[in-house]
Amino acid sequence: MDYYRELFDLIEKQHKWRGSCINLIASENVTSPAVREAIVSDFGHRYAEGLLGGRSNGIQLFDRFYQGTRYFDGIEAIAMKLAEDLFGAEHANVVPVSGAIANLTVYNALTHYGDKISGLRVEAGGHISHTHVSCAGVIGLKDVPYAFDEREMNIDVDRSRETLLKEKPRIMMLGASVFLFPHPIRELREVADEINAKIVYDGAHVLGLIAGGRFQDPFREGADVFTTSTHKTFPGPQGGMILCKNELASKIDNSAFPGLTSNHHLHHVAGLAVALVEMQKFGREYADQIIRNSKALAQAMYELGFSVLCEHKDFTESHQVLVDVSSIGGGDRVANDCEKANIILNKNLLPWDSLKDAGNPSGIRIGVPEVTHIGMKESEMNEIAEFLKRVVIEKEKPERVKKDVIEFMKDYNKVHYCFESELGAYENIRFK
Ligand code: DSN
Repeated sequence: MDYYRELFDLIEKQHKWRGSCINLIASENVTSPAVREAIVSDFGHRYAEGLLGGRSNGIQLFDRFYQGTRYFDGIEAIAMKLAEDLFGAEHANVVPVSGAIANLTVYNALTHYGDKISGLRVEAGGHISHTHVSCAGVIGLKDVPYAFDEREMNIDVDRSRETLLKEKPRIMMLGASVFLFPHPIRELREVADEINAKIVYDGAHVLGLIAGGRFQDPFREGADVFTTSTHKTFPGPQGGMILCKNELASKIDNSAFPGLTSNHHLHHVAGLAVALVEMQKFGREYADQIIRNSKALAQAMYELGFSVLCEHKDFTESHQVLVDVSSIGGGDRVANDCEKANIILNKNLLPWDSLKDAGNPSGIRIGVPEVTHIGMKESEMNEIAEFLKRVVIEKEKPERVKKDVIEFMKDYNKVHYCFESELGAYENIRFK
C-alpha cells in the first residue's frame, strides 16, 4: 500500500468534495488565502515557550525560554493588541490551542477541585466543556445547570437565580453550542456579585459576530472573562483565546503557560493575527450579512413547511437556525440524507430531548458562516432552503439533488470580506 500517495489523494478529494458541498456546520468556516499563507509559514516549525512579558504571581518572568522568537514576538504582540482592541478587553492570551483548552485554562486558574460551575445542559445547547463530562469534570467541578426557557431558547434568569443563590458556583459559564439569542449577562451580573462568582462568557460560536459589533458585547455587559475558539463565525485558523480583565491576567497567563500548554501553535497565532486585521476592516459588513442570511434561511425554510424554532422571535439573532425534524425522519436520517446530496449540516439535540437521544435527536442545526464568507446572500438562502425541502420534505433522491447542488456551488469559490482572494476558497495548495 502506497500510503504516501493515498494520503495526498485523500487531501485532494477532500478539497474537491467540500468545495462542491453547501457547508452548513455552524462551527466551521473557510479562512482567507492570507490566513492560509500564515498557517503554512515557518512558524509552524517553531517553539516559543513562555509568555510575552510573562508574569508569575505578579513577578515579571523573562519572556521566552528558547532563542529564535524575534519575529514571532512581534506577531504575538500584534495578535494580542488587535484582540484587546476588537473585543474591548484589558488583556488577551492567545496561547490555548482550542476553545475547550481555553475553558480548561480558566477553570484551572480560578477554581479549586470540588467547586461548582453553572452552565447550560448539553441538551439545551450547552458545550460539553462547561460540564462534568468534559473539561469541567477534569478539574473536578460540579455542574449547576441553569433553568432553560424552551420557548425563548434562552436561560430562564428568574428560575436560575434561585438555584445560583443556593448552589453558589464559583464560575458562571455563559455561551453555548446552540446559541440563537444573546445570553443574559447583565441580568446575571448582580447574582454573580452576590455569590462572588466570575462570569465566564464562552463566545466561540459568536466571536465573528461580536468582532463585527453584533450579537452582544460581553465585557460591557458584565463578563469577567471571555473564552473562545477562533474558527467558527470568526474566520481564523483553529485555535483558542482568552480575553480577561487585568486583575485576572496573571493567574490566567500562568495557567496557560506553564500550566496547560507547553508550546502554543505559532503558525495559528500568525493566522489569527491576520484574521483579526481582516475583521477590523470587514467585520461589520460580514457579521451583518451572516445575520441577514440566517434570518432569510430560517424564514424560507419555515415558509416551505419546516418546523423552524422561534418563529415568534424572528427565528434567530445569530448565525444558527434550529429545526425540529422529529416528524420528518429525525436528526440522524435527515443529516445523512443531506450529506448524500452534498449538503453538510449536523443532527442536534433539542432541549426537550434526552442525552440518550444523541444518536438520533429531534433536531438539525444549520449555520451560515461559511456560505456567507464565500459571498452568498439572501437570495442564495432561498435556493438552499429549496434544496433542503427537496431532500428532507419531498424525499427526492439525494443523488439527484446533489447534481444541482454541485452546479450551484460552482459560482461560489472565492473568500469574501478579506484583502486578497486570488486563491480559491477550496483550492488545494501544492508544494511538492
Ligand atoms: N462542538 C462544537 C460545535 O459544533 O458547536 C463546538 O466545539
